[in-house]
Parts: sequence; C-alpha cells; structure tokens
Amino acid sequence: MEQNYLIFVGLALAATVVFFVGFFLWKNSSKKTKELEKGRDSDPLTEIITESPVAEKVPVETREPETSVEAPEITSEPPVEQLSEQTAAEVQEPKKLSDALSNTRQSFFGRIKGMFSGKPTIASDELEEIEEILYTSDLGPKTVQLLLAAVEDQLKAEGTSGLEALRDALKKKMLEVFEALPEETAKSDIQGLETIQMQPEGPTVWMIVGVNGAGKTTTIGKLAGKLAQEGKKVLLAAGDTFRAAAGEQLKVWTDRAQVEIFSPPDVKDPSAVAFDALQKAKARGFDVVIVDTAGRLHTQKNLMEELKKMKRVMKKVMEDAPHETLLVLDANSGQNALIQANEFHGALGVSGVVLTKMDGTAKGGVALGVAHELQIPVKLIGIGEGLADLRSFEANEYVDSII
Ligand SMILES: Nc1nc2c(ncn2[C@@H]2O[C@H](COP(=O)(O)OP(=O)(O)O)[C@@H](O)[C@H]2O)c(=O)[nH]1
Ligand SMILES: [Mg+2]
Repeated sequence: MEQNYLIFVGLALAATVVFFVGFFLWKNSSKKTKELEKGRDSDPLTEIITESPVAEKVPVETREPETSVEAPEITSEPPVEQLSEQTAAEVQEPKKLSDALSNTRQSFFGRIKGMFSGKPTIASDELEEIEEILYTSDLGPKTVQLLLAAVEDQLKAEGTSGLEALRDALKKKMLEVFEALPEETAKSDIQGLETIQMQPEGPTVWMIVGVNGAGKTTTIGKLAGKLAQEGKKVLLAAGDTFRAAAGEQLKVWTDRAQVEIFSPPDVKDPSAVAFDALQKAKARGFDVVIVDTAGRLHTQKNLMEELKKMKRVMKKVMEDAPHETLLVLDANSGQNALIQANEFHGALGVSGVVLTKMDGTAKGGVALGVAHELQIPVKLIGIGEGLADLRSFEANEYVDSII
C-alpha cells in the first residue's frame, strides 16, 4: 500500500517537472518567433532573404534566377527616428571642403610630402614609392597611370624635383581631367546646385539611383531643402517601394525641407509611382520632381531592369524626362564606387554623379577616377548628414583640397 503511494507521488512529481520544462521551452520559442517577425522590416540581412514585394509584380518572363547575379552590397542604415529634428530654417553654416577632405589629403599628398622629410628633392629612382601611394589612393588604375606619367615627366625634365614642383605637376594633370569632360549647357541658377539641369518651363525631373545605403534619400532631402529655400514647388516621389521603411524615411526629409511627398499607399510598382508623380506635377504646376528609387532588389540585374522601366514610363508623361539621372556613390566605397558607376552608367546613361560622405573619408580621390575612367561629371558632393551639407562640385576647390 505504502509502496503504491510512493509510486503515485513519484509519478506526480515527474509529471509536474515535465509540464514546467515543456512550458518554459514553448515560451522561449514563441518569443524568438515574435522577435524575428518584428525585425523583418528593419534588418537588412533579414530583408535580403525575404521575397521582394516587387518580385511578385514582375512578369514571369523577365524574372531572373535568384542565383544568377550577386545581390549588391548591404549597408546598414539608422532607424528613421535617429534622424535629428532639423528644418530648412535651422540650416547651419556649410562645412569647408578642405576640412571635410583632410583625411583624403593626408592619405594621399601627406604621404608624398613624407617622402621629402629631411631632404629638399626626390630623384627618379623614387618613382616606385610614388606609384604605390597613387595606387592605394582609390583613383583607379587609368588615373594612376596618367598622374604617374606626369610625375615621371617632371622628374625627367629636372633630374630631381622639389615638393612644390611635384605638387604643381599633379595639380595641373588633375585639373586637365576635369576640363576634358564634355561641357553641359543649360545649368541651374540655384545656389549650391549650379551644375544641375533645370528646365526653363514645366516640371524638371531628377531621378536618383544608386546602391542601398549610398545616400540617395539623404541627398534627395538636401536637394529638396535647397529648392524649397529658393521658393520652388517640389514634389518627392517615393519610388523605393522595396524597403518597407523607405517611404517613412523620405517623409522625415519632406517635413524637414517643407516640401510635398508623393507616396501612394499599397502601390508596390515603382514605375507606377513615378508615372503618377509626374502626372500630378504637370497638372498641379510643380517646378521640380525628385524620384527616389530602390538600391536593391533580389538581384542586381533585376534592379537595373526595374530602373530602366521607370525611365521609360516617365518618358510617356514627359518626353525629355528625367532631365537628370544622378548616380549616388558613397566615397568610402573607393574602387567599388567605380565598378558601381560602370554598371549603372551602362544600364541607364547616368548624367552625373553625387559623391556622398566626402566628410572624413580617406578615399575622396575617387572623384578623379569617376571623371577620368568613366567620363561622368561629378556634379554634387555630400559632406555631412545635415540639410546644408550638399554642394556643387567645383574642380579647382576639390583639387586644392586633396593636394
Ligand atoms: N557623413 C555623411 N553621411 C551621409 C551622407 N549622405 C548620407 N549619409 C548617411 O548615409 C546613410 C544612408 O543614407 P540613405 O540616404 O538612407 O541611403 P540610401 O539607401 O541610398 O537612400 C544615412 O545614415 C545617412 O545619414 C554624407 O554626405 N555624409
Ligand atoms: Mg533610400
């Protein structure tokens, strides 16, 4: 009898333990599932493995196999709420370009200068060292050859060369690179945007392209701020329908710059957004439409096809739109920026480059590479995250800042 009682108690205890262990494991796994679901919208890594909402809209015959092309590089972005509250009225003094490019200057010309420590001149047998400095300055191989030939000529002519003579020879060659670019007509008279095309009549349309995290949305916000300050009526089209938070991020900028946003809810086709935005701008007398785009779809090839389609669709509303196709490149990506430029230019015919994050980068030499190797003008540069931190690229000022 007593034995039966003990067995019964033992079984009851075991059942209780099994119940609690089971409950604990179930609780833990449901918490993890919730965290994953919550993170899906914001975590770029989760995003890339999630089916693209745009992919469902793409006709079957234009779909690419998932593995055919590598997805573009992912750069993390801060949550929207981290952006500081700043309105067009609170714009601070713009930063000086030579301050922004001090790291580039140090890693490039600073090292050449270092070769002169303790001696007034260098001789032609030190050319190899200069070559190494040039190659590690993200100028691109063709640009390195061009500059090296200029240094070589300088050393041959003089036998030896002083720092100032070398600096002058390099400066001259660099300026020639920018001068060789095709001259464009009809430029903007808007302060700080002197190199950007404005139409004398009707809406001017700018399409902004580039990989994820390059700074497209930020650049659009800065552009909108400048235009609004000049009294222009601006419409921002939220064409990055791929990332769930992209429209929201653009909205923060439109509030800051005090301009209008076109972001129809539930429209997942970026071409439809662009088409409707242009029609609205035409009908309602907007001066400028800036079209934001996605930086990543499930394959790079697919992204290019989508962007090409957006361009075609815009032309249906306005034959000459977009008046600028601006490629946004992160200066920190160095040589990779040149590869991106090649790809985007090949697919879309880029009219100009915006080089962002020039503040603090040691790779600012990439502007020369873009101009020389791809023959695309660098039109604007980003030198910070604030509304005022965007300016027209000016070759003399740039060369003076890096050398
Ligand atoms: N320091 C600095 N940061 C920038 C600049 N332009 C953009 N950023 C930052 O780069 C990150 C990505 O920018 P975002 O506009 O979202 O890139 P998108 O994915 O191309 O639209 C954000 O943290 C921006 O604040 C710049 O000129 N300087
Ligand atoms: Mg964006």
